[in-house]
Amino acid sequence: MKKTAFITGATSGIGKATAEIFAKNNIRLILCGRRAERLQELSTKLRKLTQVTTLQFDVSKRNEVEKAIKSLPKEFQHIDILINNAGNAHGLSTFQDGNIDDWDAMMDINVKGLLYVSKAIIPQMVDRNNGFIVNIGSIAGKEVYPNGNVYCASKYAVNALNKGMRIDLNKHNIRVSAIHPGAVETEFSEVRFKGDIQKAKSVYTGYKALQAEDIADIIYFVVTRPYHVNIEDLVVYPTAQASATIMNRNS
Ligand code: NDP
Ligand code: 8X3
Repeated sequence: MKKTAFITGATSGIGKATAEIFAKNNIRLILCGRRAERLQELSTKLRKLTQVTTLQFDVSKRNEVEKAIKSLPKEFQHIDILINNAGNAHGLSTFQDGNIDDWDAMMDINVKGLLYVSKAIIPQMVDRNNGFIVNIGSIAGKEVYPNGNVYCASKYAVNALNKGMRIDLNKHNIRVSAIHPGAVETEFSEVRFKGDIQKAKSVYTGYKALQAEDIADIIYFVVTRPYHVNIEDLVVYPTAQASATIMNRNS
């Protein structure tokens, strides 16, 4: 039977690439993000392959999340797969120099946003005793690196929430998986460095970073295992990267 996937952060990077591979494989799509024009553009493209609807909302605004999900057209209300992907790093500085607005943004989007969306969708999965949730964490949720402080904390929280969901949803046959990527070349660093394109580019120079499609392939693999198979946790690096801080830039 055709499945429906709800993807947060579908306007760019990993979320967008996931939408593309899901569409090619005939999964019905609910594409979410704040940038309406990009949602429209992607939905026009993917409608040639599958049914698509879009929801424009900010995951960190609880009322917007609830209102948007309640507004789904009937044929998109049964959600089989939730991809909790929306998120970003805001800034990269020592704890003592950290910007509190950046801290708020990371905790509000990466942690509370994931909670709001999950709370709005999981009850229907519990009622049906079926569903799949993929949480996009990060190696920043496995290892704290210099200046990563609050972003790392937000991704450690995603790691903990993934484990918590697995425990609490286990008796409802809901599969829960986390994917923790290393460096993926997306708009991530542009956001982290507040539009400083040169600085953002420098994050990915001297080696071949992961591409959004690499992670999307893995997400598709995870959600298409036979029903009795559930991958809990995957850490994925570019070959040039050995840990959060060790990168072979001459590769
Ligand atoms: P991008 O910046 O390319 O994409 C981020 C996506 O999140 C966009 O679609 C953006 O949509 C959405 N988003 C951000 N803030 C909000 C918000 N407040 N409300 C709704 N949507 C929001 O980055 P990536 O694709 O790389 O990031 C996707 C996920 O992968 C994130 O959780 C990130 O932490 C994680 N990750 C990324 C890595 C990397 O190296 N790139 C490595 C490890 C993990 P819009 O602006 O339209 O709202
Ligand atoms: C994104 C990867 O190393 O910039 O989560 O934190 S990193």
